[in-house]
Amino acid sequence: MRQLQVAIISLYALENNGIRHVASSLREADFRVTEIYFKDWVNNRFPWPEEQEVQNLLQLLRDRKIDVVGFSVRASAFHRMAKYLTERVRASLGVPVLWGGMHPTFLPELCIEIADFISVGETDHIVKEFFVRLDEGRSVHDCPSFWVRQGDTVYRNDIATLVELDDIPFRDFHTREDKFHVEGDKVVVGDPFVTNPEYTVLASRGCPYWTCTFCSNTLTKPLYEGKGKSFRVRSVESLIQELEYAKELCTNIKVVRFDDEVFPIRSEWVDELAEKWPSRVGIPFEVLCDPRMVRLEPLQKLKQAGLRAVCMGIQASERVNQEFYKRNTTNQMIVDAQRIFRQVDVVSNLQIIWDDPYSTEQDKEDLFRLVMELERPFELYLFGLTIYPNTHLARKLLREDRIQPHHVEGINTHAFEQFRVDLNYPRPAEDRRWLALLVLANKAFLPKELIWKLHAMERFKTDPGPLVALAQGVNLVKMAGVAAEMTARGEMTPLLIKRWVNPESLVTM
Ligand code: B12
Repeated sequence: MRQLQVAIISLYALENNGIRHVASSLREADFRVTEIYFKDWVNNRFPWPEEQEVQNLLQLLRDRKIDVVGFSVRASAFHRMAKYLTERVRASLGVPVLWGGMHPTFLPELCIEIADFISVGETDHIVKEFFVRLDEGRSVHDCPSFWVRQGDTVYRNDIATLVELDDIPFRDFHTREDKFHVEGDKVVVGDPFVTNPEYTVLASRGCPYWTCTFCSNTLTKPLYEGKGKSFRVRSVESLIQELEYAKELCTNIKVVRFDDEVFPIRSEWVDELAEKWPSRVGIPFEVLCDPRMVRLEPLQKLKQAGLRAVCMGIQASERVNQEFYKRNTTNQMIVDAQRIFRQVDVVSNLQIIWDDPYSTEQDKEDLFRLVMELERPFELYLFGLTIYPNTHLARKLLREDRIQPHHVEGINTHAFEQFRVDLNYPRPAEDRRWLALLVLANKAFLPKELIWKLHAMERFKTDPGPLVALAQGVNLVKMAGVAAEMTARGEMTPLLIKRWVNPESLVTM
């Protein structure tokens, strides 16, 4: 066992893949790693930590005699909180602090002003090199993928070559004693996610489309240029073996959710998965897909293997998708994809991004008409546009003076407040009307004629209040239905209720 005592901390995410991958790699290199899950998220509200929680975190680090503290800063909205916790750790323990995750990848210059070290991009293998050097008292100044600050000097290193996904160790779900969940007045030992009914997994990293201007891939694709393929797919065998391993340890899995940007759909890959999944895993699963990839045959095969639901972004009107989001999708592709989902009989969760500065009233009308054209039933999830730093969209909006720097995540915390649209959030009357109409549009128990009548009523354009109240009521009925279905499937847990039932900001479904 190596001497250096390492702690890595997940902020408000019990499932955090990044932490678990880093911990697995370091354990492979003989490090004793303390994995800390610091609080969990509540939808549209990431409450600032209580002093008791900070004290418990610091005490835990002291008790474990930690030499280096790593924070996983996934989302830029955590910037201020990560800075605060870094300062508290330094003041209390006097140890160096390392930040890893997508936020330092997006904004390395800003983050290295605060942390002693940052990692940029994926670190699965190179993280071992970094900690081995620290453990052996060697210099880390030139360690690939890491930036090091010493006094006023910053050592910036190029990123390491990307590794094949099959060569990355599985996330560790077997260690119990070195994992802690800090929340409220409690510090609970053990992995907080092994009892979760939903098991999340990635079959790939990166995105084959990658041009959507709002997405992190517009940044990571050029970052990884010359370092290997940024879009990589795991072998089916590696995936199945991970699920076999996970099933032994996470004994309550009722559904597997693939979190890939888009689920791999190459035909031999799908054939192999469809053949192996039922007998070796046999758990229903859900995937994310893109309108450009939806085809009948692979979906039929996946359905036979256990595909239960698909998630697909509509995002905006055809014009906004093509001109501003650089998504080469058409309305026809979306209509066709939904028809295929109905034909295959999978639940379709369609997603829309609201609050963009480009959509005109005509775009909103077009989007509403598209949604009304879709074959029912389908679920509709409304998200508020969050502007992530350094994405193509952020740079364009700043250039065009449509936003100010404080509107960009990092200074802003939009992802904490309106990640999912809440109908009561203050928005212009016309937007409240559109959002209410969209919420009504996918409720299969409401006849479309009724929705068209509500759409035609002029008075809601200036006073959408009654329409919003109707949509809220209908939304609550829907929520109760979803909750009942999930309870019947054994998927409703106190954790899920805490995350999603937030009376201060009810999400739309
Ligand atoms: C899947 C996913 C989720 C899942 C997570 C599932 C899980 N089991 O972890 C869920 C749905 C829970 C989720 C939630 C959120 N997400 Co998310 N998510 C992703 C996605 C698509 C993949 C993340 C992933 O698992 N990657 C694979 C792992 C292995 O990579 P990784 O986490 O980056 O970790 C590697 C390195 O970063 C590094 N690393 C990470 N941590 C550390 C720590 C140390 C010490 C070191 C050395 C290295 C290191 O090493 C790891 C191994 O290579 C990314 C997009 C992307 N390309 O990253 C968005 C992404 C990270 N999410 C994003 C956001 C905004 C969020 C939310 C805030 C949304 C919300 N309001 O709910 C929350 C935040 C939750 C939280 N508290 O962190 C944004 C962040 C953008 C930004 N700059 O803010 C991204 C980039 C998507 C985007 N829109 O572009 N997310």
